[in-house]
Amino acid sequence: MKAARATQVGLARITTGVFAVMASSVALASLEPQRWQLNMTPGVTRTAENAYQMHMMMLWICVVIGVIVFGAMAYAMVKFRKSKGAKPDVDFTHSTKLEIIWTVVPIIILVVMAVPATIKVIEQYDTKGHEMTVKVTGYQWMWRYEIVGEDVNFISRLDRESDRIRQSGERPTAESSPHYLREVDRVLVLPTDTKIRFVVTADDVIHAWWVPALGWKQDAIPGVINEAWTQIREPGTYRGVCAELCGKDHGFMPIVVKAVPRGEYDAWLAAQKAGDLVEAARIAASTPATAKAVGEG
Ligand SMILES: [Cu+2]
Repeated sequence: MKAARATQVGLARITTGVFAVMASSVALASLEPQRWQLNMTPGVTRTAENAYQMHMMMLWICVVIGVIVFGAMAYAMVKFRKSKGAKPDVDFTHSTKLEIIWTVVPIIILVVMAVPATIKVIEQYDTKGHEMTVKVTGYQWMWRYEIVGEDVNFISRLDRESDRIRQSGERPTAESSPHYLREVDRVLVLPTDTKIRFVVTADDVIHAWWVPALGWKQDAIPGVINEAWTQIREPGTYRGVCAELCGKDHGFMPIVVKAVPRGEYDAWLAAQKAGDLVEAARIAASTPATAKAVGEG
């Protein structure tokens, strides 16, 4: 009795813990990675939402298949065990009917998954109707951003404070330096609700431009121009990193995208063009009026 109760209490604790983790990952659907975050970020763009939906669909299909397969296996092992007097059917060789079923059913499942996945991938690469273009160039170890046709072109690299800490041997904590190695000196400011085309390349070795909240990652390859697009829904600060091992300082070339409403973007663009870096930095650092508390960890 006692042992049974202890098991019950233990199970209850585990269940509570699992639900707590699930609840926290739902409640903290912010875009910075969370401790114990088990799921991918839903993101702030259509591409991110598509990826998230496909991921959830595939996950649940796998869960159902797993439950059926392992359930049948466990049932057979328990129900037909030797100690219960089960005897193997020595004459049985195969069942054509069963073999057809377990070939056709997976094919149907794969087609059911492939159709929406293909539609979403095609959409992800369709840059038609874009309203502006940003050229991204990867270097060892920084990024260059060019707002094409606007005469705005600048280098964005690891912020001085992160660089100082990393070279000083200090041990930063989440409290003392919340954005250690994830902050840049010059932020890429982009307008929300605008279809933005990206052309991504590199000037030395292969890098990859990746901001999880936007829902895609694009290789930056010397001599090759890759395309991508985004349309950010929520104003906020979205952080990313170089996602292709590109040399000794690969870990020190973060990406920061600040999405702001059109008016603020226009002001930033004007300040950039006028060479007023103080004003541009002020806009990049300000909290957009409509910003939600997302993207900040
Ligand atoms: Cu890189």
